[in-house]
Amino acid sequence: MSEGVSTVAAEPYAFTLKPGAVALVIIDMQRDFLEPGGFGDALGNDVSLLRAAVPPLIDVLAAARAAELVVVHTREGHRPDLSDLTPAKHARGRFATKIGDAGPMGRILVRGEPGHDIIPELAPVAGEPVIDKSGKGAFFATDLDAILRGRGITQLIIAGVTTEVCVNTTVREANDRGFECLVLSDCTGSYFPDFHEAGLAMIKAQGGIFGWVASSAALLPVLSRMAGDTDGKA
Ligand code: TIU
Repeated sequence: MSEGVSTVAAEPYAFTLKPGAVALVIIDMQRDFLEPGGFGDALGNDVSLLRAAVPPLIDVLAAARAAELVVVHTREGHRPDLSDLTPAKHARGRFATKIGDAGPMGRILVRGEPGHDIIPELAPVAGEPVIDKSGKGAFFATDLDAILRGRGITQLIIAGVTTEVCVNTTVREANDRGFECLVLSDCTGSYFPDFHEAGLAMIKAQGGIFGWVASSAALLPVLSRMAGDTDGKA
């Protein structure tokens, strides 16, 4: 691929994808966060606010698969016996419905329950690693770092929910581990629109202190050129 064709218009400045070294990491696009009756709802949130990220992310996922990027999905959740749930996380918020309690999509934020599943529109396919995590950051107590390094990945395109919680925590963890992160502004979302904006601003400020921010519209043509190269058609 010639120089320049893999460059994405981004903030604070352009981000050049390195073919073969890029992974798409989709954070926690689970029914528990996006549908009524799940964990996000139990925390008192309007879960419909996250839906806007789904259509653009469907397109990015398809384009990433066509370009043969490594695609990684994460899920936040806990073992059925809750042995990996810290007392601090369990108690936080003093809500009536807590992690592990029964809800309309099964037990809240518990692995194997319907609510823990990734929404069907973004379901993983064979060969795409799914990282189960008990914390907000995708590197905490997981094998994500080993999986990425084993595939020669140095750059992460990050999407998912929520912008200021699991997305930001994961970007900060990734940045400290030496990964370059490009966060997709329209493929992330928050229950708090102003936190979404602030979460993105914090990433790209100070010369990209944690990473870059771009729209899916800026990324998609680049992925499609990469797919063309993969097919030998470019
Ligand atoms: N509550 C909230 O905004 N988020 C989470 O609890 N987890 C994720 O962000 N995935």
